[in-house]
Amino acid sequence: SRFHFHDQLGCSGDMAAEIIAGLTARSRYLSARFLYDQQGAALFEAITDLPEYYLPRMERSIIAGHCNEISALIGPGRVLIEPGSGNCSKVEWMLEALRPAAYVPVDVTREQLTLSAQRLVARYPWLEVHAICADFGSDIRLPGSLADRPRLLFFPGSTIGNFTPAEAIAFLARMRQLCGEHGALLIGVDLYKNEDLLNAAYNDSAGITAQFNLNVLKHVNEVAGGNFECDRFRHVAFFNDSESRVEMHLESCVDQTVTVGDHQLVFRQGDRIHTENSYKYTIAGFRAVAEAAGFVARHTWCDENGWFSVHLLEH
Ligand code: AVJ
Repeated sequence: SRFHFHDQLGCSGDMAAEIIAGLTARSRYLSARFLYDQQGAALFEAITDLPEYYLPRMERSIIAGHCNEISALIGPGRVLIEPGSGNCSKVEWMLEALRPAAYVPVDVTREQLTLSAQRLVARYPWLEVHAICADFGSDIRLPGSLADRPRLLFFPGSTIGNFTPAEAIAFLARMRQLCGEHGALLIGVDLYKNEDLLNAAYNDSAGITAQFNLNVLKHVNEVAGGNFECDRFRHVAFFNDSESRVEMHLESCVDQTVTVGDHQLVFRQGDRIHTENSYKYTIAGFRAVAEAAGFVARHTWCDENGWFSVHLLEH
């Protein structure tokens, strides 16, 4: 069979501890990865269809529009690894042109990973797929049968924006190890732009981003044993110019006490939990981050308005 499934998901005990640590910190926060339970993954997919959320459309037109040029620089027969593959649809923008030896999607959401990987196997009769169920922040172990082939890592969607620049350098340095000596990384990075466009992209008029943000409380209730009530919080998102990032927060609508595990959390009306950062780079700023991680910037593609960029980085 051309479909292989590797379960590398660690125990979720540390997840509860990490949630509690963030919620009891002086400035409360939750790691953005907790946004992606099954419901969160579905809500994020709905976000990618929103008119205000320009990122996927820009990235798609850049990658699909240059897939032959990208493929010529990379060459066929690579093991194509996608950390945080979600619905595995982004890779389809270049799959036929790239002709990889195998595709390795890596994602925590087991159901979505299985269904979308199997969809690709059915759609591309020449493609071998090794799905790895894991948090892409943890160490990914490649199946032994793929070990000797040259690798291409694919990290689209501007997911790198969830890290601070210092965290991004550390993460990219690990990705550089994973891609190996003759390896490369193709990465999508959202760019610094007009504040109104950024604020609209994270405050859509249909309220899907608000649902996506509030859903993290349900996930926290399940993982860490909490009694958050979603309708007692509201979605807040804004561009923080001095940090060059969009921030998402959940703001308490009332004075309330919430129980999570053994902890009583007291919220005054207006108190916030910081749930996500989404950094916006200049092209030069991102290249500096990539180079600090040891990569060599080979090529950058970008749309004519300079809204989004795709970088090919070499080991
Ligand atoms: C998938 C992390 C790139 O930061 O734009 C979308 C997630 N958050 N709307 C982003 C997200 C709010 C998204 N990333």
